[in-house]
Amino acid sequence: MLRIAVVGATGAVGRECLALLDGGIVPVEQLTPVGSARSVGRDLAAELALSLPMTDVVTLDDLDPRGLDVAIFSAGAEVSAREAERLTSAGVLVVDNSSAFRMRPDVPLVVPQVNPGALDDRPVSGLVANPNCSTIQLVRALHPLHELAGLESVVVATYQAASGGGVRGLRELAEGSRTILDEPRAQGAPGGRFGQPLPFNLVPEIGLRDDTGLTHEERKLVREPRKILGLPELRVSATAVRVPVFDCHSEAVHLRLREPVSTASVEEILAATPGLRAYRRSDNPSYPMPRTVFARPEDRALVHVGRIRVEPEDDRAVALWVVADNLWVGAALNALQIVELATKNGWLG
Ligand code: A2P
Ligand code: 11C
Repeated sequence: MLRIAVVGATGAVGRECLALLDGGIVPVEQLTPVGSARSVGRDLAAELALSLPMTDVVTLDDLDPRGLDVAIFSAGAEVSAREAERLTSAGVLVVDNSSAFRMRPDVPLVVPQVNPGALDDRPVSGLVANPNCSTIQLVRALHPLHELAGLESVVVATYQAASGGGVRGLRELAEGSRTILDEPRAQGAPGGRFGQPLPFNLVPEIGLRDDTGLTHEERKLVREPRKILGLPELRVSATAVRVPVFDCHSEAVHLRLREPVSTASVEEILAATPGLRAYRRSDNPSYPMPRTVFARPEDRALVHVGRIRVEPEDDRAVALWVVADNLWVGAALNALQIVELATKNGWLG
């Protein structure tokens, strides 16, 4: 039985953590939801109809690390960078959903279905990093193909949902969409959670751009798969785009393998991979879409791969369409599967 704090419990990812914990993914002795000062005293058990043993919302200042086994941080990189190590130095394992620690050599970056060995021992840093949402679904589709025929390079274009921008991002998409339905030619003004108006639009810039022209989101897509897959030389070219979809990130992935493959062999290995659903042309639906994936809890927990094809003129080139719930597979579920694996490995709780 674990004593768990969820930091950012009122946010888009935090709430999903609470729902998954309520569903029993790991046994909870006591849950402490943590938010900013404006949420203190909120009764999330009542608001979200949860039956977990839990307190009302507290701030980080009022969180006593001595009563905790694990803290899941989903309150953004600034909060993690400032507060996480206060907890780890008191012996708490921190599973961090932000980008604050991912590339640190003493912090394992873990997708349990891909690199579970990274959690064989408790990290001395007391930190485990949860990868970026768009990275997780990408590496879960790439990993079986790397095992099949060796991965050489990847080109990915993402279609990322508003929920990646948290509660505020979801609200801005809903409110802005209503405005435009009333006045279809309204332009909206730059700014807000996505930098540009998102409703009925496409925004090819997620996070700040660096000197090379890559955005922060694209840098994560380049660097994180290398660390998770243990392929430091892997070439990844990424374009990350925010789309006016509420939930589930989609990715058009083009990859090159070291050995030739057939469409049948790619379909077969993807279909045999736990946690992954492969769609064939004869299936109905014959490809995943954000709204169909989000519709059922069992689908929200899987990575969906469709439009599977080997290029007719290059039998080492494979194309895929990958859809997953960024709040579950890309964040809350992966974080809790890390906790589950650490518990199974005997060094937590
Ligand atoms: P709060 O709602 O109390 O401000 P999202 O990812 O949906 O944008 O949510 C961000 C989450 O991070 C919210 O739960 C928010 O809590 C939380 N948060 C923001 N700042 C802090 C802070 N200083 N301490 C703890 N939680 C914070
Ligand atoms: C988005 N991927 O969709 C981001 C959200 O590094 O964990 C998660 C940011 C991160 O905007």
